[in-house]
Amino acid sequence: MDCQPQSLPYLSYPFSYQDFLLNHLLPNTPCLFSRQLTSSWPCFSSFLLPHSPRSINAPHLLALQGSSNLVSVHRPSTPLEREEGEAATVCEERRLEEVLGLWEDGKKEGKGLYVKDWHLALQNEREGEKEFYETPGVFRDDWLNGWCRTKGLEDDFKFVYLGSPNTTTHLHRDVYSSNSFSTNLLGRKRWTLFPPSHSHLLRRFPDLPRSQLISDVREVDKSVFRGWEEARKKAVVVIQEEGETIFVPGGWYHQVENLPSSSSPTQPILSINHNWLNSTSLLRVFQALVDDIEACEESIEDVREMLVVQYERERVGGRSEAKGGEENVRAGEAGLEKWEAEWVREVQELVKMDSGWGWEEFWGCVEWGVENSLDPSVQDLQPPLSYIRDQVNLVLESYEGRRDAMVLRSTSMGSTVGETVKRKT
Ligand SMILES: O=C(O)CCC(=O)C(=O)O
Repeated sequence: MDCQPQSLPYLSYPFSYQDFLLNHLLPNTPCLFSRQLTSSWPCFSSFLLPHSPRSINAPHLLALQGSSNLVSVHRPSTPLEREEGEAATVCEERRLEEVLGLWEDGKKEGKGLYVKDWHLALQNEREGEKEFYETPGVFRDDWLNGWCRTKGLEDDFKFVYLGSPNTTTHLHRDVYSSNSFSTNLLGRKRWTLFPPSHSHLLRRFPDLPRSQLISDVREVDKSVFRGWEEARKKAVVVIQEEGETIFVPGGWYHQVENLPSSSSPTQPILSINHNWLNSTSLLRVFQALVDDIEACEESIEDVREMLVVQYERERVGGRSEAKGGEENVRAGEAGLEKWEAEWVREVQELVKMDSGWGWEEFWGCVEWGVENSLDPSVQDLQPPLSYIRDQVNLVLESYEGRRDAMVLRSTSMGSTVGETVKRKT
């Protein structure tokens, strides 16, 4: 892509939450933070060796990862794999020790390896160790990780990325359409970002929201992706230097390339990436889940037809073939079609599997956020309470008008989904 790097709004020390809120979080526009934002993080010294040029402290990373030594590693697929229909990149579980060893020994096989979505912070917390980074104040209004923690140490949205030079994360939008911040501990990255207003032009058929997405913005076939010429004019290309932090607002598609360092061209690039959302993201995150639900519904349309037929047969023949029992009866009593309870359950199970969450989880996260926002100690690092209340109410209103919400409310599956939030706002 022949786009020249541009300069993003640059936030220098001292960082003001109000500046970030008004100029970036609310308008949903990206920015870069200078290295002072994270310079006190312990990982800048513990993850790196002190001599010049700086390099990763492999024994320390291995010790932190501990016994669960497997990490997700992305590598370029082989020509044979591509012939067999594999994508350009393959993701597999590998031992961290092996990856670090290949790099250390300068082995050809180590080229192109990229350790991604590494839950090292979670691993560290499980071991009872001190945090190796602290979320900067400007990003601390984090409902996603806050809610996650209420479920114990099962999961989080904090990741370490470690890749050889020239590795890439292809075009994507972040999980749940959440925001992210990413800090380079070692090395530099090139980011190419596209505003949500132009997301549709990144697809093969701009009118079909689920049609093929461009994979690599460096090699786009313009005859296939007709919207590309227009989309690329809106691309924001940024070089993120070592120590800097980029704010990637939710819904912005982006591609990331790890750049080789001129002083140490084989040096891996190490970064911390953290996804988060709060009241400023709610409408977008809600809409992303609605879109995911629609996609799931479409993909199992045949199940809906089958359920309708099955329940009709039951009604006519007085037989009970369909599962769902009590819940279906309650759905029926609430004036809904009996088969709908089972249908909504199927769709919710599928969307949880495909996208990571459904209505129950979404509202669990909102409930955590609403409750936490009332804590007097967080007031300076979040929007005003009236704004939070308005956003939550807007989302609640849209939710309550939905057919699946009615079904969930009428059944034991979701009697509390959304209800607790309503009481608290
Ligand atoms: O640094 C990278 O390669 C990818 C980071 C990123 O885009 C993400 O996690 O969403």
